[in-house]
Amino acid sequence: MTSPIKPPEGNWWDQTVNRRESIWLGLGVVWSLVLFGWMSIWTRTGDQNPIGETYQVSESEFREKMNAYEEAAEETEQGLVPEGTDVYMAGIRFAWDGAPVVLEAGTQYDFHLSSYDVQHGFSLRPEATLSKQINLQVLPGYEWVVPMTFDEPGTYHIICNEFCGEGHRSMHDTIIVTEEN
Ligand SMILES: [Cu+2]
Repeated sequence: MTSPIKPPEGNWWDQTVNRRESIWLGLGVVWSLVLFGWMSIWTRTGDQNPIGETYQVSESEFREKMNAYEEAAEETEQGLVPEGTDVYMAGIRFAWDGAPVVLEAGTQYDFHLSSYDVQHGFSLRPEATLSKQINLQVLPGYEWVVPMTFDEPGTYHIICNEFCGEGHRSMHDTIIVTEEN
């Protein structure tokens, strides 16, 4: 069987590379090295880096903390109103324990994030602009304390953005942010 693709004529494999092509290849290599170096600078100084502290915690320990938090919080129709500025939230296939929660704009809260089973993605998006989002990862065995302040009142959607099983698509809840008092 003959190939429908015709080979180019002459000894195409043994020709010198055009000078311009060499220059572009060189620029490409230099640029990739710059970006590679920049990555290291960025992880040290970038504003987009995750903040807060992470602690090791067992599932049962976190459940205990969650129970104490939920008991102290006030239950309303819209959701839990935390007693102080600590907010506990845990992913479990396929729901968010601790949500929905009612918070106040302009107050800095400490979010304690964890998971009871597998790795989940904690994606937070304001309803008015769903494309605006922050994405965090929650891991079983770890409690990540992330300071968070909501500038604007409104509904914020919590969506799992890490595929965690069959019911992953339904892993959704809300944070209601009310006007500053
Ligand atoms: Cu998921």
